[in-house]
Amino acid sequence: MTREERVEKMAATLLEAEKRGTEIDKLVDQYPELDADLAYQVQDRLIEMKCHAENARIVGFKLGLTSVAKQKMMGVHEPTYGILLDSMQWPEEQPLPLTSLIHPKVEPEIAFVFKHEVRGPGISVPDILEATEYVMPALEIIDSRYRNFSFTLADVIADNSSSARFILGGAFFRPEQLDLRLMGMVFRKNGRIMATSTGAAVMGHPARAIAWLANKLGEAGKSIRAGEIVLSGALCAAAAIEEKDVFSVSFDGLGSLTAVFAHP
Ligand code: OOG
Ligand code: MG
Repeated sequence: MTREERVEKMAATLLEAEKRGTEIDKLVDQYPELDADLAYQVQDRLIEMKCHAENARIVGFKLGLTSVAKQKMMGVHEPTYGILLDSMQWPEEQPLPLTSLIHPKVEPEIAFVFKHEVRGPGISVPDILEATEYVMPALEIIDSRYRNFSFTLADVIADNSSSARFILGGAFFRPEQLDLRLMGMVFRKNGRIMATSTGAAVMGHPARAIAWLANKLGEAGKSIRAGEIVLSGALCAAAAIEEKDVFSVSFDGLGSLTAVFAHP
């Protein structure tokens, strides 16, 4: 098989798993040559296929594994990114059905929306803050296509960093109105506190994760474009979701956001 044929096969396997809602074995078991670079090619092809299948368009990016809490939880110690499509966005008010998902989890994040393009290399925290139109609370619903939510770095990259859905909050703030580093966060499941954290849990400053993305994209001649959304990565461990659960995140100065999951 040529490299292109393998990329095609891996992307099709992941898309099929998502469509059917069934777990698959890690791709590295069958393709030991899968490394991070090849995995980003698989991710790109998977996104092309999804855009075509769902008549969807790209609206931004998500960071993965940008906090120590998440890296420990998943046993992967480097950040990754994935691509967000409009078909993944869910409105806050509407109960989200779990029926098409495999083993979904939810995690609190900070969303950045860009007023102008950011292109690496050499991007740092002040560049990100200057280019950001506003920040808002976000909840990401992740759903690894791999058995038992277990994967290597390359596997999770190929799987678009486990992305499934995302919900954005109604409060918009300019980044200079907040101290994103010291901004406290409370994450609740059915009213009970699951975790507390601060912005600094994400690489010391959430904008540092976004700068990492801009620099990583820059290596491939890509950029974050005006109007795009970028999710920072979770500030704490993800929580498994069951039907009828209600999760919320509150940020100091940035308001809160609730995710309601549908009845069976
Ligand atoms: C990988 C995606 C991680 C985050 O916010 O850290 C992620 C996973 O844990 O399945 O989205
Ligand atoms: Mg996430």
